[in-house]
Amino acid sequence: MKIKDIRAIEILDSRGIPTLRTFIFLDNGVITSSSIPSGASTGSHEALELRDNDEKRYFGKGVLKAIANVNERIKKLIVGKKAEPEEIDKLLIKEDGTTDKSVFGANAILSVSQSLVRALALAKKIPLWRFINDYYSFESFSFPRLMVNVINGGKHANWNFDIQEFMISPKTNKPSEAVRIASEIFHQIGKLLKEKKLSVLVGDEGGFSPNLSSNEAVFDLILEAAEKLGYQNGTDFNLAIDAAASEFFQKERYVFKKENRFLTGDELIDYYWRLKEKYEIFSFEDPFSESDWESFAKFTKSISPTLVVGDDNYTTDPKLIKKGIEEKTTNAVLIKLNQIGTVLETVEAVKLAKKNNWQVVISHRSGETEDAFIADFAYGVAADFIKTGSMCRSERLAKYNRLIEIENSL
Ligand code: 2PG
Ligand code: MG
Repeated sequence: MKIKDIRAIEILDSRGIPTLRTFIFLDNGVITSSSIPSGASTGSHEALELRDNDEKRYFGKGVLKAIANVNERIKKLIVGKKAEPEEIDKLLIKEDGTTDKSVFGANAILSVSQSLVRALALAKKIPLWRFINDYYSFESFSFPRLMVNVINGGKHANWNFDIQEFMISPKTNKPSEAVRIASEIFHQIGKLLKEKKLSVLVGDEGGFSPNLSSNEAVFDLILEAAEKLGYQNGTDFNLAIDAAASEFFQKERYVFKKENRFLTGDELIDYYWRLKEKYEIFSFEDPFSESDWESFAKFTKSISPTLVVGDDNYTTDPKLIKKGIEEKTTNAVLIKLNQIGTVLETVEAVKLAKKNNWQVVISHRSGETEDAFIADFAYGVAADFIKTGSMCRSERLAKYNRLIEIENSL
């Protein structure tokens, strides 16, 4: 089986910003494609998302350069080659030659990498998750628990809250059940907001973003909604956050604008501990800035087995994850394919975390497309969790619906 052709086109993501969709054609007639998401609260070590910076188009956000890289340079490299994802990823990494994939662009490379994996699954007439599981030799496959972002803050909602994501995680691995619980709580929150005459407009990831006075007020609202439905915090679901703290770290202080507080790392640890005790938070993602590994390690030591998830500090880079394992920086990792730029390196990151008994959370980006690749990926690698937004907006639901589809296909 050989690669016959590839072709990238410029499409728009869920924020209406350009991204790539890359089609791949195999010599046995298989044609498929994959689309690439884009982050807003990005880590500084993420692989480079190549944009045109041509202010005359899409305010500089066009991706025609990345598309030209696929349609010309990458095409020349891989057309006629065996359709072997691992070999192709290695070739692309080598030919790009940079650590941040800035020659071809990580968006260009990943679009080819993901499409090829999907093409192989189609060629073998097996589901994508099974191909991923077999091809990359994962011991098992299983459904992840969901982390559903019901209230959006930070950069994803014009800084209505300092904490970026307030999530609920239903305590079941059955996708259809988890989706039902999360959806009911989400809609009950909406009802309460209407009753309180507060806004029900949603942020980038589909969570509400009402005008509430503090982070605590958000948790109170979520718990009020859940209780109305008879769901118990800790029994039926857990609460989780992504603080995305790099975004509010200024001059060595963590700045809670809404509450007019300027905290040191130690003071922020105390703050999180109070949240944990009051609301039983079970997972803290990016509680500190990506540079503040010291506070991360202190917090992890004191609060484990509560999850401390590293996102911006690791950027799905096996080298940084290894450092985190050695320094006991966190006990879990967030995995985003476009932070590193190939399926192969993402698999390596997942395996490294699993081998060291870290929890693995597969994640979407705040700018998404209708591509549900991560749902199959999460199931195929037996990830512990998937976080892919709220219970509305099709670019988020595409992933949850795909998990339900897999559940019903077994
Ligand atoms: C995060 C992500 C996804 P973004 O911080 O975890 O929720 O946001 O894609 O903007 O980096
Ligand atoms: Mg994050």
